Parts: sequence; structure tokens; C-alpha cells
Amino acid sequence: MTWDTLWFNATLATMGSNGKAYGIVESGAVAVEEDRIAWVGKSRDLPSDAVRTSRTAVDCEGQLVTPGLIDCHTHLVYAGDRAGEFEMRLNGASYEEIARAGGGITSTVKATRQASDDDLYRQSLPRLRRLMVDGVTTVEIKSGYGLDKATELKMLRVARLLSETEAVTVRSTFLGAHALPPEYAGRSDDYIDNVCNEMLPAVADATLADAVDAFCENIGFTPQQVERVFRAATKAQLPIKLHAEQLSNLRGAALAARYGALSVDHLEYLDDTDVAVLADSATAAVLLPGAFYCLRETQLPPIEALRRHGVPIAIATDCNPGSSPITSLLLILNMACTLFRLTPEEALAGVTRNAANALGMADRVGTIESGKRADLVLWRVQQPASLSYQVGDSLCVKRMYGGRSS
Ligand code: DI6
Ligand code: FE
Repeated sequence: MTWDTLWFNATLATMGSNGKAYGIVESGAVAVEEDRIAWVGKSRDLPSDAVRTSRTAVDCEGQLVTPGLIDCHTHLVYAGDRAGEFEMRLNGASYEEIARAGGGITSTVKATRQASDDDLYRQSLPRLRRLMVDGVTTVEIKSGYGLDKATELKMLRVARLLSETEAVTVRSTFLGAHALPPEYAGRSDDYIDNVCNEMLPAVADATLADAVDAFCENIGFTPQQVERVFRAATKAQLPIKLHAEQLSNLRGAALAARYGALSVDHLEYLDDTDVAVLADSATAAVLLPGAFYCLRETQLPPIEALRRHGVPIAIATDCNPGSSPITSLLLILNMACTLFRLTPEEALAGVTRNAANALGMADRVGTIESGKRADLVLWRVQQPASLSYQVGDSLCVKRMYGGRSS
């Protein structure tokens, strides 16, 4: 049997589609032909000449192999940073003082509007590369720091360019309804008109987005406004997602589930009734422990209820300059276990199988199965729990993206 690549003598965590389990195969092997997984099983069941005849054969020496990791919620394309604001706060500055000094989300909007395509690309690239160092092969990137048509399109173009220059799949999401831009102060319904009638159709025409998201919150947009965005997205045949129940319970998650959302994200204030609504839908729950940590939030998402109802749980970095300036998905695995008490098995499912689900890509990526894309990671550890357990370590030895090692 001549395969392009064979990784053998590996501890495979296939994350196979049967429920919660790691799907461990001890002394396993995975064979790759072009960009697909061609064979998965025990090394001893390989054809006898497989190691000799494969173009590249790698002895994994018993180390762990997982599917390529998926970061299903990021805002990693933006300009500038907010370190100065972080420092001001820790020196006792109030919210008003920071706002007066031009801080907060508007400062990121201002910097992002001013940046050229090239500049925005150059500032965003190191964040994407850092994610890839941790074995990420698929990443979702949201717009939402432009809040005008030209800049929203620019952010999405940069996300597209990143996918063309880097060995990673990028799914881009239009998040025009992220915050109210200063020029629309006091006129949020007018801004939503603009999102629905101008920006979203332009984004759809340019085929620059794979989904549409919004921020349903007292400091964001009301459920009624969000519903208008959902209708416009549905009209443009784009799937939806929602930032819901992060700071309060506006019942955004249930609304999104009724519109067939791919995922609802954050969910600290989600209540049991709406967990049941999610359970009756195809919508995944995305938890973002990095934002919980950075905001020193104390309200925990309803993990036990999500578990009990069998709602697929994904976890992600939420990489953004305000509430989660984090570019390590392995760190997020640890935070999901330490802060949210997810098991290491749930945490790994949250960045593989369930993250694929949250992006509507479960048929292509997220598990090690024949026919799926050959996105694989070889780790410098023996057991999957190590990925959640070790903090701040660099554990990825080899990363294969679409059949090509990097
Ligand atoms: N929720 C958040 O935590 C971020 N956006 C959102 O919808 C904050 C974004 C920022 O402060 O830049
Ligand atoms: Fe977010």
C-alpha cells in the first residue's frame, strides 16, 4: 500500500463520533493520501509493507496524536492593543477616565479604521501564527471592529488573505452588530438598519463571510434588534451565531436556537429553561473561559445542565484586545478545566469534534476518521489529559494541515 504519509506507533485520540469519549487507539496508525485521511487503526493491522512503501513514514514513539485543533470563536483581526488601558485600570483609573482617554472598544475601532489592509494583515498575522503553534488547523475570525461598511469589508478581506497565506482554514464571520459606533450614538435602530440593509448585503455579495454574528447584551443590541439581523442573514442564506448571556440574561440563546444558529457563545447567564431549548435544537454551546478569567467574572455557565441535556460544548480563545487577549488554545483547555470544571475529555472534545460542530464543519474536520481532512497534531505527551494539565508549555511536535506537515 503506497500512502503519501503514515504516522504509526501513536496513541491516537480519534475523538470519534461516538459521544464523549477520546476514542483512544493504542499503538495506532493513521495514513494520509493527498489531503484526506485514508486509513485509521492499530499499527499491527497495517499491510505488512506499509511503513516501507509509504512516501513518508513517521514513528510516533507512542506519543499522542489528535485531530488538528479548532478555535471556533476569535476576533484576532484588529489593529492596536489595549495594554495601556489595562495598566491604567490596575493603577486605579475608573471606567469614565479610560473612556475619556479614548479607551475601550472604540479605541480598537478607531485603530482598525485607520489601518491599511496591509497593516491590519501584519498586525493580525502573529496572533494567528501563535494559535497555529498550539496545533490549530481551523480558526474562526469575526469582523466587528470596523462598524462601517468599508472597514468591516476590510477586516473580512484580511481574514481571507490570512487563509490564503497560512496553512490553516479560516472561517470568517460578519459581526457588524458588535457595538454601536460613536457616530450612531443614541440611534441604535438606525445602525441596525445600516447593518441589515447596507453592510450585510455587501458582505454577502463579496462572499466574504461564512456566517453572521451579533452581540445581544445591554451594552450591545436588544433581542429585537438581533432578530432583525438574523432575518437579514437568513435572507442572504448565511448561517448565524450569537454572543449571548455573557453579562446578563436577555434570552438571546433561545432566540438564536429558534433561528437554527450554529452556536451560541459565552452563556454565563444562561438559565436551565434555555438549556432545554438548546437541547431541542442543533445549536452548539461555545464557552469562553479566557473572557471569564480576564473580566474576573464569577457567574459560571450552567455546565452541569448543558452536560445533563447533552448539548455539545465547544471552547475557544475569544482572542480579542478587550476581554481576552489570549492566543493559546492549550491555555484555554486548562482554563476550561480549572475554572469551569470541564473534564480533560470534554475540553479536548471542545476544541475538536464540538468546535467543528459549532462551525458547521463536522462532516469535514474535528475527528480522525477515514475521509476527513488530514488535519492532525503529534504531541510531545503520552496521554490526552496532559494537554489540559500542563500550563504554558509548548507541546506540539508536528502539525499536519490538509496532508502537509509543517
Ligand atoms: N464580548 C466580549 O467580551 C468582547 N466582545 C464581545 O462581544 C469584547 C470586545 C472588546 O472589548 O474589544
Ligand atoms: Fe467574542
